[in-house]
Amino acid sequence: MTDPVIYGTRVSPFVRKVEAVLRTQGVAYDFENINIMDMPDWFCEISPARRIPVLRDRSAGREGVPGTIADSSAICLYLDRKLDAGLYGETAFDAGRVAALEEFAESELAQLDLVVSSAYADCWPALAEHTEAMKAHTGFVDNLASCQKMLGKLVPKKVELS
Ligand SMILES: N[C@@H](CCC(=O)N[C@@H](CS)C(=O)NCC(=O)O)C(=O)O
Repeated sequence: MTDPVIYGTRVSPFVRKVEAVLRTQGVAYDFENINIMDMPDWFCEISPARRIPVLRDRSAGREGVPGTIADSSAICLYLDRKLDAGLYGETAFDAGRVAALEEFAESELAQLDLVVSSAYADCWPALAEHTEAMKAHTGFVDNLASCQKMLGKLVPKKVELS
């Protein structure tokens, strides 16, 4: 794979998931920042849902839609197949369980990011800005409330960031 490109911002847990896959597989990649508050037209063209991340595999296409995949789960599946990484286990059952965990992490645990970023708003302005932006999303308050309830049981009160 010619060095892939991730389009996104590093405060996004979905972007970091893709970075984690590339890093653990030892694949070098380029990173291009996208301002999610003002997405450029060329980015909207490759991200129909107007979300980050999008991956470009330059060996499949260097411009426009060809060579791009949107959505972190789709990207991770693609990377798994392309790199033969074995991320989804060996059996069909393993793959189903991994997909279920991934979905749970995205729909519920990703909100941890927002809980943590609210708590650290003073010392990390970029995260505070991100949190404010995400608050505009439909369902944010309901999701956050259910996550806080669950997280209250699962994680210690104070989360240390290093
Ligand atoms: N299901 C998507 C979710 C991605 C997502 O929600 N990204 C957020 C940033 S964390 C985003 O692009 N928000 C911009 C917007 O919705 O306008 C994935 O896994 O890639």
